[in-house]
Amino acid sequence: METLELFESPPPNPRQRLGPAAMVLRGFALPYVQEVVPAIEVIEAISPFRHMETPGGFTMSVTLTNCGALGWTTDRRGYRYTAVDPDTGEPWPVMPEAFARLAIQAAAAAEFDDFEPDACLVNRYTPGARLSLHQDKNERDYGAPIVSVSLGMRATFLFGGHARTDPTAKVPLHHGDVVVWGGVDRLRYHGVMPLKDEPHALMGSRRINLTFRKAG
Ligand code: MD6
Ligand code: FE
Repeated sequence: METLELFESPPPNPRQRLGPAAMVLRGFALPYVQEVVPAIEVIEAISPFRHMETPGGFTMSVTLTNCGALGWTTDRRGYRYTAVDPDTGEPWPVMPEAFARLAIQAAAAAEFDDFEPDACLVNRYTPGARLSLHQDKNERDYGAPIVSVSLGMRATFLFGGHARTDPTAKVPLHHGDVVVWGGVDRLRYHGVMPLKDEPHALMGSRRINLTFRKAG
């Protein structure tokens, strides 16, 4: 009886504010997991996860793929969005309907109405993988928010300010959490600390991050 009540009560802090137009939606993606995880397998069968090289000549520790009309890529020439997967020469896989629904609903829950994502970057982290502090600046206009969905192993998300040297908040992100940032917070620096190896019950020793954007 007591267990059931605990299970049914909402999480203690479902919305955590990170800024005037930035928040964490705890567990928001959990109802979508059953549809989203198999859809990732379909995507990677068409456009496999791969390491990419940064303009500075470093190989990224995360492996990535994309779905949607546009996909985020990087090589020695720079960061950009492309309609075609450079590895396969084919368009990126179509964005699954459940992905779009999740992104649009999460944006709305964070008070961004009418989000129309055309790009979904899928990052795969294994233990030790990280993402250094950066701004998302390759999108055509900054009017739309960024919606970032965490699945699998937990990670520590770094959310900074508008200068690289500004202090960063350390935000633990668990399976099912969604971070949304836009408006005055759209260009804030962010990153992910190196992952510890704490295997997740469903996903094992990996973390998947889905980043939805309106890029074009
Ligand atoms: C994450 N990714 O993987 C967040 N931004 O948890 C990003 O913030 C990101 O992977 C711009 C370009 C590539 C990325
Ligand atoms: Fe980013």
